[in-house]
Amino acid sequence: MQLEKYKIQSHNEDVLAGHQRKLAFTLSEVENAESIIQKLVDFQIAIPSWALGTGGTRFGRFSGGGEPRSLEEKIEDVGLLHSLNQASGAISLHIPWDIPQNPQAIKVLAAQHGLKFDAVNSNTFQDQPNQAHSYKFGSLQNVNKAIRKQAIEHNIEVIKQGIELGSESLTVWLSDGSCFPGQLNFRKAYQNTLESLEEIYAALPDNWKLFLEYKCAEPNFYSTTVGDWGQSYSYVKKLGDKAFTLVDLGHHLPNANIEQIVSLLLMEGKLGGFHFNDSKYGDDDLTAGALKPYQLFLIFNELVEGMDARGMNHATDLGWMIDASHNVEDPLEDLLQSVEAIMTAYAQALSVDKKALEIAQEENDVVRCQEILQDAFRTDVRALVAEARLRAGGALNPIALYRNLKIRENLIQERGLKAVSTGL
Ligand code: LRH
Ligand code: MN
Repeated sequence: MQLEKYKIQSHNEDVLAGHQRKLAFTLSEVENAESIIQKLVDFQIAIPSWALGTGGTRFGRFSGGGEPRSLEEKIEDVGLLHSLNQASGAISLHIPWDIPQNPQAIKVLAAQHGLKFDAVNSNTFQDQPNQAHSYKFGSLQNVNKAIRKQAIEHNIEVIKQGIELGSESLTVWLSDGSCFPGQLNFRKAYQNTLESLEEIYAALPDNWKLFLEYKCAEPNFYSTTVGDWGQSYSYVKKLGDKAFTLVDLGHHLPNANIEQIVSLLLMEGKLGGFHFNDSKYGDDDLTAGALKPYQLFLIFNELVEGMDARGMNHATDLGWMIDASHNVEDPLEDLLQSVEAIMTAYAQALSVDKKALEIAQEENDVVRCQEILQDAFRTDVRALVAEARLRAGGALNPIALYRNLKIRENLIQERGLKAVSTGL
């Protein structure tokens, strides 16, 4: 389903006056508003191909209908998101959930929707039909060399598929670990995993990156072999300059200081990118910014500070991706909300008075430091995010337009209520 430009323009005309009033006030409030708007226009967030349908838990799955039934329909749905917010210009595929039967045709279709292919994701956490060996006791860590070999070959195959699509990075998340003390020799598991990753790393084209995603628990509940930022860092440091750590916000132990982890990985030049989402308890994969918007702001505050300190390009030097699962919300509305929350946190971080903060930090003026940060967090930058969309040809209010056009109803009409999308 392609969204005609004129429908976006007429929506914008209807709400333009209100937007311009808010924008005028925000421009008077935020000193570097113009440069913030430009940075927002350039900032693109990749949409996960596995989050376009209804997720579920072991207790149940309640489909909302109209889900994409193929990779082609997934690209159409991401294209729709991108035409609404002009900030979702890439899709991240998960293999084998989304194997492109005809990569060239898929590449052309994506280009027609203004989409690039971000990181491709391997999957050695599920057994595929007619797979020779099971990953029940892990993949790259497995005590059985033949199973490690199978997992290595899968990752190399995923790189090949990514190259055909124009992707330039591989994300490796390993569910490997153990459920009980004594089940696993940690030293051997680490060594097997490192040697296996070295073989995958050796298959990377020169311009590619490998993102190693860590996670504290699930599906293993005693140990995870890439269980935290430190373990991931120790692997990627040994692998080489093309290997980086990927931070999924939901993969931390309770109360972890994620913004400090981000600051350190950036300083070490080993931060590769993000899987944005939010959570209250475990890896809940909820809408970004829905539970802890201040933490999301603090993470972007460290990102802006750390990337500027290294002269990095905000839009292109890190992998910006969402990783969410939708149990009760319309997947497309949920993703629109996540992009909005991420753009808002980025804009707020860009509005921080960095000079004043530096002076206050040098003077150990703790209250002043907090006031400067909280002033930025409490600044309503939504008009700047909307203005960036408007200038890029998007809708001033994407969710309102999505609903006014009854897009979900049309998708259900076209695809039916029972359509099930591959993914989580
Ligand atoms: C693991 C994870 C990983 C993906 C999967 C879909 O929890 O975050 O990034 O492979 O979700
Ligand atoms: Mn993830």
